[in-house]
Amino acid sequence: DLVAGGKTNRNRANLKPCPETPPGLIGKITINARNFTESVTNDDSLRRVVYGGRYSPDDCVARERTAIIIPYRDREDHLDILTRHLHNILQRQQLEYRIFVIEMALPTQFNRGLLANIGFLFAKETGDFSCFIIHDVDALMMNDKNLYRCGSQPRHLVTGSTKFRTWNDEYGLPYGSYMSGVIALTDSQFTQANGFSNVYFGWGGEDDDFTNRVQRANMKFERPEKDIGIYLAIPHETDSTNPKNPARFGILDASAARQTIEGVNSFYNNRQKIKYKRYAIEYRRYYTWIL
Ligand code: UDH
Ligand code: NGS
Repeated sequence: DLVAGGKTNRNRANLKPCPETPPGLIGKITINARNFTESVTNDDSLRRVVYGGRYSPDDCVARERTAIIIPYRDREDHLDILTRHLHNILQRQQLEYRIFVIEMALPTQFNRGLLANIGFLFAKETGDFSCFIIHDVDALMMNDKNLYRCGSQPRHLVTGSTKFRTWNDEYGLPYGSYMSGVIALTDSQFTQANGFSNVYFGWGGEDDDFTNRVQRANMKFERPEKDIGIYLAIPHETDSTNPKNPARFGILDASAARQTIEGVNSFYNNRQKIKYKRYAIEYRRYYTWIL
């Protein structure tokens, strides 16, 4: 299991659970605006990552086994920044975790919801995760007390982002029910909502649709405290294969009728389960990559 990241802890049975509050946290992090690296970088944390982007603490048993799922295409610079950032911080948070990058093959238009669903299914096949985090590639957490754990309700880990800066708030949100960027759900929460809709090709709407799904499944998103869930959004231009989807408002209007038939469990034509083709998988140095 060398490639897939073996190296299990010796004498695990004798280890105690990690403390509820990880001892090494700093709080608000300063991120260098030129190269987007954290001021408190720790090269050791990168050396401790097992191929495929895996880690588990040596000296205690993590309270959460977190799968980080990044819907992705053609943002190599962001991916490099984010994965280093996460390894550094998630180790301070004493999590057992693994980073999955789910890339959509060309020439199909980008579809963030579909990639999130595939990532969820793939992660479940791969390991015994207690928490699934759908993570934008351009979102850098700015407070390491923002623990990448799940809760009794689905969690929106973003309380504000530099992307939504206003005249009186450096870290804003565009509207109250906005729920994008970084979210954390357990297997059962994600499954109850039937995951994301798969039919939003191009930019916009899939996140609002997911908010509705969560509500219809009688759950609601919770956020951490305002000063904890702050993010730096790496600025970028519009992606050429992710144009605004002009049909998104109509699709969103019909969202309720589709919830039980298409999502992470999708049944079309004679209740055949939805299919996708996996072209490639690589256990890269800092993450597992699936095309
Ligand atoms: N994503 C990719 N590649 C793409 C499109 C999207 O990796 O080509 C992923 C990535 O994880 C990203 C997420 O999908 O963080 C959300 O897409 P986005 O970052 O494009 O969404 P956002 O709302 O940007 O941030 C919309 C374009 C804004 C252009 C502003 C020009 N100044
Ligand atoms: C809404 C979009 C969401 C999007 C949000 C923030 O209008 O998908 O804006 O966009 N919903 C629809 O289009 C139905 S942002 O300011 O990040 O570009 O996430």
